[in-house]
Amino acid sequence: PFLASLLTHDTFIEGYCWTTFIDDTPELFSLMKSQNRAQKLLAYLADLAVNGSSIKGQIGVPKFTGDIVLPKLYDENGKLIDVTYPCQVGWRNVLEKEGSVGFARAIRKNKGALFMDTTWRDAHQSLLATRVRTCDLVNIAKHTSYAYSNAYSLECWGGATFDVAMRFLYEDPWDRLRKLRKLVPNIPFQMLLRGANGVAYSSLPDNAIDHFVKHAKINGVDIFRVFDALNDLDQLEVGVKAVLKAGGVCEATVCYSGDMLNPNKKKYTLEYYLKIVDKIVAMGTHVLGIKDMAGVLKPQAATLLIGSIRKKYPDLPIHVHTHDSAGTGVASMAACAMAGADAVDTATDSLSGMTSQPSVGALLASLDGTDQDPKLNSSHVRAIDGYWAQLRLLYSCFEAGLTGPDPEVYLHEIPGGQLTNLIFQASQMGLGTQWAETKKSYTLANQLLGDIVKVTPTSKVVGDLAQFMVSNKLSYDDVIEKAETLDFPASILDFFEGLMGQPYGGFPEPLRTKVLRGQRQKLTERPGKSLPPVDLAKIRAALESKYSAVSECDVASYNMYPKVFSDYKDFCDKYGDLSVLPTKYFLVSPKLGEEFHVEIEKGKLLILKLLAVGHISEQTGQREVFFEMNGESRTLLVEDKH
Ligand code: 3PY
Ligand code: ZN
Repeated sequence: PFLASLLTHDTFIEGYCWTTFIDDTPELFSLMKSQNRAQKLLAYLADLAVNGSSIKGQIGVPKFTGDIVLPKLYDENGKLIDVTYPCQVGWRNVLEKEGSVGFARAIRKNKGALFMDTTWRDAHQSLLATRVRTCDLVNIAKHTSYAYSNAYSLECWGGATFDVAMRFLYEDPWDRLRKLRKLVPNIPFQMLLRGANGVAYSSLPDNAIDHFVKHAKINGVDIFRVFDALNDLDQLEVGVKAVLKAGGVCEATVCYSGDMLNPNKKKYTLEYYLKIVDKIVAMGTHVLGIKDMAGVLKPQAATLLIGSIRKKYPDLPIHVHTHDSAGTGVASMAACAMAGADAVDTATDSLSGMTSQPSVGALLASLDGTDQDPKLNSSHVRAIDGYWAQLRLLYSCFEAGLTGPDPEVYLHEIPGGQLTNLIFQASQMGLGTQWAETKKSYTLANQLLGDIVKVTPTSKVVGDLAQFMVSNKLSYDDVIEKAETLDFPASILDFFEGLMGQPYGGFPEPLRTKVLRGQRQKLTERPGKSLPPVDLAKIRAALESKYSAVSECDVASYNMYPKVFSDYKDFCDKYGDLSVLPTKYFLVSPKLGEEFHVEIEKGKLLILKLLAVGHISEQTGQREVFFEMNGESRTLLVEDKH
């Protein structure tokens, strides 16, 4: 490419070439860099043309591949709002001026319930397998800064997005955060942190959590919702301390499980929750989070729980999260607002409902005329949804095939995100009846494990045991009787060892002993206590020996997901930065002869056309793929993996 840059440079062509021409003409190198990028991009497109999409979980093609239309927002005088620059008005200004404590105080003092919009994180995690790409968030970001300017926060990071960004989207999650931050300076950004697990699935050394949170804060996260999947307060505290140290707003969270209204369910009672709240408050959290990850907090229970906490802690800001799996999310969030919650979670209408959060439009209507009005401009919110309606169809190849609310969630308590995954897996295997069986087994598996709180990563333990029971045709009694001889999935051994923390009420015995068979230890304290700290400098040095321009964010990514990070870097080496490629061409190859444009960097536009895909070579198993790029033809050889 360098030679090509040189030979095609105007000065060189015109013959005015001097001995230091190469040194004096740095654009040759940037030209080389962009040609290199273009070549890598073509390699991806050629592979897509021959082998189809490699994005795991993609079924078929998007339902909509037209041009995405951006919304127009008008002010109260009917004048078009200029979104060249983002909105500057919002709760983040309060945070910047008053700090975390002042922000929490102002939120509590605010009249009315505020909304957190989950569209950029939990909504697509719960409906579209977390597959929404950065470019599609970036395109709507400035509009969102206006439409949601009075929102409590935008949830845009953490949870599964971190892993999926690298693993399936070949994107750097940190880059997403920084890009969005620039475009939305006015609304607090919120992330989901799995306590001592960070954004991974098991405990990390404490200093890795501190390091991760510090850089999340530096790169743009304001509010950290911290939870532990077993409500293990020692595990939770690791995340809380990290957030407080980093100067973030801490939203330490209690996970809601069971049914407080049912007198026969004696484990997760109002007293249980109030005791946890006391301890969370004592940790010094700025905001209390209530996380109803399965959507089992019925409206009456919501009134009782929020009302009781409000009575005990009149000054404590409360933020409630739910999923609409049973269809009661709107009613429950309205009940929370009326009982004294300061913020509740909603998602844009087109990405709401069922396993996602309740619809923003429905909740706005439900609170209309009450003193809980969240003061969002509903016509702006509707306009933004017009964008997401198109995106839902663009990402339709990641739909799980949900057909309606599932009131059985009150029995099986499967968290929203996992419910979608399990339905997807069952439908992929064509297992209509097996799905009903999986749900039943999930309930039994939960009982076998001691009726635990179920959310990432403990929900996976219950799901794995349920699937293990279905595929091996094991009843509840079979598991207990044959436990010493069964070859359990690793997650079950990890759980019983104590690698996910200590469950409330202890581990079920004798099952724990039978499953571990003396081959694993029985931890009685949080695992991080006995993990040696990570040597951050050593990791950085090791990464620097392999990759160029290593950052502290890379070190943090590596700590969370060593293999996923390395695979992602190898992928980038081969195909470059694909974030520039519009989603429709990321997922599906263009039609032959269709012209399309990709801006690989500011001002560097590639005009591309796929011309033909050649026959497979008997000798090499490869095909030639012909492109036109900015008027010149290019040919690439691609291995046919079919
Ligand atoms: C996550 O941990 O990713 C969750 O969304 C849990 O609810
Ligand atoms: Zn959730």
